[in-house]
Amino acid sequence: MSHKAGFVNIIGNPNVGKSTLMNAFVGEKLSIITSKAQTTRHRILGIVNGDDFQVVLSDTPGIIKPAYELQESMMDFVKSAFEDADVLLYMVEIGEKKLKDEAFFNKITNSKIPVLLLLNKIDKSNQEQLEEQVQLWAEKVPNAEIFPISALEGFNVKEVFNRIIDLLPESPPFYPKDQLTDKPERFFINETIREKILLHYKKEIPYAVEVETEEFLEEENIIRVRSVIMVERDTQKGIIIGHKGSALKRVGVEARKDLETFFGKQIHIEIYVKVNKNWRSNQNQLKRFGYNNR
Ligand SMILES: Nc1nc2c(ncn2[C@@H]2O[C@H](COP(=O)(O)OP(=O)(O)OP(=O)(O)O)[C@@H](O)[C@H]2O)c(=O)[nH]1
Ligand SMILES: [Mg+2]
Repeated sequence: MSHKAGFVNIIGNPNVGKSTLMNAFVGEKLSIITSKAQTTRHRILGIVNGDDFQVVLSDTPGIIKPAYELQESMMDFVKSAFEDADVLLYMVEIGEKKLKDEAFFNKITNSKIPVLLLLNKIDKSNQEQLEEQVQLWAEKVPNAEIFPISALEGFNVKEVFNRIIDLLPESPPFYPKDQLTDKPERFFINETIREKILLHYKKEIPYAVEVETEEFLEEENIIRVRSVIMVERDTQKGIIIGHKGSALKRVGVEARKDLETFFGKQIHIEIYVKVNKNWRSNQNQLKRFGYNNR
């Protein structure tokens, strides 16, 4: 029996729905999703396995003009996603006009590999707007096949997946067939906590936060976790903790609920907050948090 496998990498502007789509394909919440830009900071693999195929999806950070070291390294993840792709999924959302980085855009329009342009969030548009947008993108990216989709509502997601399978090369699988992702358990704990911070704190707070899980102890009926939320300044520490610890408590309660669903086990979670001055611009710190792979 022939077998197909390959790398299918999702790229596009921040907040267009890349992570929503990857989770829809995989059927698990591997990537966190919020309405804020720059929710995803890493390249995260989501593997979909069938008897005769393995689709290795990559969710990537939204494309931005980097302003500090962390963002530079986020854009390195995007670059790496161009290098090993067998199929590129370029996602745009209804109403969007251009990619925030011209060099990346040129890479897409000059791509030698197949590009599927996914026009997302069509649940928010009408027929007239949809036709106008399809026309616009057909002119801008003539080498792409265009699929209007709704990642949130699942519209056309199956059709895109079938097209991906068509385009994949014949190859043995790259990962064991029971593997879902390349990231360790601790990563999902960090990300779930960060999602709650993106949801509940304003302005610069979520962007100044990094989460590190120092302890992950799996017992028969329970997983015991200790994580630290790192911020850049003392004032931010106070805001994260909140009045009598109420804000931090909410983060812990909500993260625990999600993680119990994700791991299918009871979770005991202890979270504390620490100041780590300017970690976003510090090469060594970034390396420690899994960013700087240069
Ligand atoms: N209406 C609608 N909203 C969507 C759709 N897909 C995603 N969203 C919403 O768009 C927002 C961003 O979704 P994400 O999946 O986090 O977007 P992303 O491209 O991964 O964002 P970054 O990681 O920040 O680059 C969330 O509020 C989603 O619920 C869709 O098809 N329709
Ligand atoms: Mg994302």
